[in-house]
Amino acid sequence: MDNLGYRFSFGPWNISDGADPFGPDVREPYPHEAKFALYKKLGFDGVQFHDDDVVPGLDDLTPAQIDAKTAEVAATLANEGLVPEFVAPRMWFAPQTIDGGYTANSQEDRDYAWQRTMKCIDIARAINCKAIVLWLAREGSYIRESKNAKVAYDRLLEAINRMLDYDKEIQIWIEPKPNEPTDQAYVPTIGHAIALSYASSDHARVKGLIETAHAQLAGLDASDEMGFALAHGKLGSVHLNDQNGLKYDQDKNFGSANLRSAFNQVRILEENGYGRAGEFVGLDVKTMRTQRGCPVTDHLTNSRLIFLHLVEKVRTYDRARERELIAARDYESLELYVLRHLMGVA
Ligand code: XLS
Ligand code: MG
Repeated sequence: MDNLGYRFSFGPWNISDGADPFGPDVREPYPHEAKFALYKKLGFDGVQFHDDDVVPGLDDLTPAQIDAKTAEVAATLANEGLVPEFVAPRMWFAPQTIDGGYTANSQEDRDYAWQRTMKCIDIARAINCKAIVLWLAREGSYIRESKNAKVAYDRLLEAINRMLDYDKEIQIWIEPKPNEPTDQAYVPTIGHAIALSYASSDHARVKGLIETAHAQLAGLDASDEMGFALAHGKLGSVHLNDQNGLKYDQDKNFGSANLRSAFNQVRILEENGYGRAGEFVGLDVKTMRTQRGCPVTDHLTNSRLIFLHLVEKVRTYDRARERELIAARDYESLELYVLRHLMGVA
């Protein structure tokens, strides 16, 4: 299906072999490098990266080895006609990040976090990517008494300012999430992210990335969260997916748990010209463990398709009727119209 003016992205981690905390892989491993050749065929133009998706094992490599690997990935992207959307420092695997990165209690661990961040920015620049995503995985606490939230927020702001200073062109997109893997994460909502942005030394370069499921885990409406970021000109990207209630982070297919909420997310993006300045529609979806095959990609193409169908639903939404019902304050009829429109009832 035609892209309807949008560009789509996903990260290589979205094609997985099926392991979860309760069991091992259920599919043959699909080579990381082979994933790049899939993007265009599936209707995607953008690649979301963690720093070690670009340079696997980067903590153990020399600067020259890192340079060689980034050059290779840059060439692959160029050959495949793909755009790197962002690079995110993976600050949650290494032993130094067990208690967080920028907010770790140990100075040595915080030093590691900064070294790793500089490497991540260098990698991004080397593949011609100007956005760094901060998903602040372990920046939070398992028990509140283990950290001081005021100190932690000071440290986060300091890290952001250092990044802005280290590279005068990069943008930082903060991806809020309220919990998992920590019990309580710092920067749980887009409001927190945007407050940090305004407090930073160059707020025009600090934006947010909103993931549907993360907003829902915070008990918030994802489309309103997007509206908040858009109102501040600070929606760097989105990670569309879905979530069935307050559970672990499910990364279900876009629209699969709440189609009406998905419609409202597409509506706010479409009505505010999201994507016209080159922003990507990012998907962060996980296939079901039951799915057979290798590689499994239906969850990606299906989520993209649902997005596009919803764009059509937004474009065919009867605006005159909407205005009339709003003017009459007849929200009962407006709701019925929305539901019938989504169901395809004339
Ligand atoms: C995890 C996040 C992660 C980020 C990228 O919950 O969604 O996948 O998007 O680090
Ligand atoms: Mg995400």
